[in-house]
Amino acid sequence: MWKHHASGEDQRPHRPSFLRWRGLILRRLRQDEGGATAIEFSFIAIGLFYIIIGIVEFAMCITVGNSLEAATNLSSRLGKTGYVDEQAQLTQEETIYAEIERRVGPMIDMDKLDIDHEVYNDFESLTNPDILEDGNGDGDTDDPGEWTDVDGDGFKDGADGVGGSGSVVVYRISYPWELMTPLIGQFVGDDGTITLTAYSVVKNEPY
Ligand SMILES: [Ca+2]
Ligand SMILES: [Ca+2]
Repeated sequence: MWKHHASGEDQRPHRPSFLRWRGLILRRLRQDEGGATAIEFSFIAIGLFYIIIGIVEFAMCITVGNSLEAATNLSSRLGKTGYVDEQAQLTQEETIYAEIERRVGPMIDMDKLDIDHEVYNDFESLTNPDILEDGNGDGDTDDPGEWTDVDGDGFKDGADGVGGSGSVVVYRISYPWELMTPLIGQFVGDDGTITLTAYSVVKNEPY
């Protein structure tokens, strides 16, 4: 009897002991903040990565924009004859293209770089260009009635081209920067694209 009793009493402390252990473990788990930082970081990590990528992209965008500007400045400084590099026989347009490729070629798709040129008789014509309208939509303004010579100088001011001796040429360089950062494209630019543009006005030297 005693033995039985004793064995019964022996078993009783086991249950409270187990419960106490379990309670202790659970309390320790609840109080343990060791992994909290990792869990908290996982909540903000995605946002943080977006911000970092956004900053990198913003910097790249500014670099490319500055390079377009620098390339036009260089090209207008290098020379104002139709050919900038006499030996290589590079035109202004080719010089601008080469300079941009040298500076930021690996960062952009050079095929998407667009260089326009409009030719004017003189600087006055820049502020008062002729009216050119491709009425029949054939891609030129050579058809009757498509050109109104506003300043009456017989020169088609504002036409596409690099002009000849003494002409004033406006080079417009543009690049469609497609935003890589998700979500930001919805708020900036046109449908996720920012058009970077730079202008250069060059007066061709007499040649
Ligand atoms: Ca036409
Ligand atoms: Ca004119």
